[in-house]
Amino acid sequence: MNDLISQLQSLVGAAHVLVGGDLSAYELDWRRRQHGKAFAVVRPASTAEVAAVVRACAAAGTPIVPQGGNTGMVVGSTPDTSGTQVVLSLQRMQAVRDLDSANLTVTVEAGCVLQSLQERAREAGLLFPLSLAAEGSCTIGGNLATNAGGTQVLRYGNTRDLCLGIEVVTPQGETWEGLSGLRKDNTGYDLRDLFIGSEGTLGVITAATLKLYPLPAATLTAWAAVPTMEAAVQLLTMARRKLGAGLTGFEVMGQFALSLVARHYPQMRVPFVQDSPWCVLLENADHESEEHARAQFESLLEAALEAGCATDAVVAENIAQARQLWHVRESIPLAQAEEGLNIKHDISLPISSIPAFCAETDARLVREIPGVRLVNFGHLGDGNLHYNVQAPEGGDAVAFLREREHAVNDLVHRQVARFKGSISAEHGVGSLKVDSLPTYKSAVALSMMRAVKRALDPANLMNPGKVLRL
Ligand code: FAD
Ligand code: 2HG
Ligand code: ZN
Repeated sequence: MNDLISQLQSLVGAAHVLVGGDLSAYELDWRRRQHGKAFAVVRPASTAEVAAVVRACAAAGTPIVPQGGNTGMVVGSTPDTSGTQVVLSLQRMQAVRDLDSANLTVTVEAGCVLQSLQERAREAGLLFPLSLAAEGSCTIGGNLATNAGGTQVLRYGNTRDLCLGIEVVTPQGETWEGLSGLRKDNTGYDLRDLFIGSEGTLGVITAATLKLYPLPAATLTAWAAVPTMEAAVQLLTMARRKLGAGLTGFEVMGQFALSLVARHYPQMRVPFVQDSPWCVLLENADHESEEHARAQFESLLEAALEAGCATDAVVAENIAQARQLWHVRESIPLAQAEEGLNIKHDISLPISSIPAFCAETDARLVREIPGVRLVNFGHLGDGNLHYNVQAPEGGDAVAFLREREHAVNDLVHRQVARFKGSISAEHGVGSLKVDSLPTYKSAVALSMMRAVKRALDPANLMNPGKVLRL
């Protein structure tokens, strides 16, 4: 084993092979659900170095856990507790290799932080639309490996829809240079799409060619109080009709989720939190002008108030106000973490079924766990709810998870299946849902997934124990 350490040191430099000391930034997941133990953390600086590291690990039979910003929600990017897995961090590979304004593409290395890419695109007068609260630290490689969603999916799609080509180091240490900027290419199986969403289990993504868009002339944000989840769905239908492709964001937030933001960040103003069981945040991006966008928004909100699907609404006056509203929404996961360990369900459902799903599932949880607190929010425009469960007020969160997590997951996942939904809309399977997947995925689909995994990674060295058990 020490041979491997010295080999890795000679490949990437001793300063970039971390062993011993405090490695919790790499070993502990963002939600603090599991503190793993790495054999070493290796930080290569180029695709060639990644390939050499993978070859050395493959020869030694040492498993690899690819890692970007370590902001994942399902314990997918950290090692297990065995002390035998190498964490391969892409954080030193941050270069923007090429930006082609005419082709509307950018080619970027996997460790590039999402926010840096958004800024780079904006400097070129263009938009990279992927947006999520972790954008200050998550990486493009991690976004691709989890097929991240975020707050602009209803207009621009998931990360998969934003990707035209990728570069991958295979589990054998070969490099596939698939950095195509083509929008059409029907030359056989889509290997790119196999790696997107594979959560580090099929290879290491080292770079990608991504789509850019023209910047809208104006982007406006509104916040509405809505009386029920049915009303929120009705407002979504109206917004789609009235704003068309201009509707770029539609987020729903339950009163308890917002009250956690108000509790943990008292300096933040949370509109309508006292008065309304639900709030909705809407975004309208317009290619004509700010006046046009505002007039559209005002007409939508007036119609919504008249129809009773909103009880109050405001349109942000300027960019600073819009940012504040987004900041409130994006602070929910952090406020929830401040409140204590919790159970997360990142689910998708047909939008039409969401009100009935919530009514039934809320009632069952409240009946079975007196005092349980439901932190319900998410990307309603995509049919994606973060249907999270927090221990009763003042309860011991560790004991709550130990005693209740399995039963709560079971109840919620069965309800999701009953309403024909998915148990993971955006965060993925990782290790937290690996044992639930076989119950909710068809046997045929699972067997094809295993066949793919065995074909590409026969030695099971790429992020073993995540997504699938072999
Ligand atoms: P990591 O956490 O490091 O890794 C995630 C997975 O990808 C792991 O399985 C890892 O092995 C694999 N991986 C990472 N890099 C590579 C690579 N280069 N090659 C191969 N495999 C790799 N997610 C959403 O979808 N939508 C949201 O709105 C959203 N909001 C969030 C808000 C907060 C506050 C936080 C903390 C997280 C949020 N997430 C969200 C989850 C997370 O940010 C995303 O999953 C993100 O895409 C992970 O990127 P990362 O670089 O941190 O990846
Ligand atoms: C979000 O939409 C993220 O903010 C995190 O996907 C969701 O904390 C969560 O459950
Ligand atoms: Zn989300």
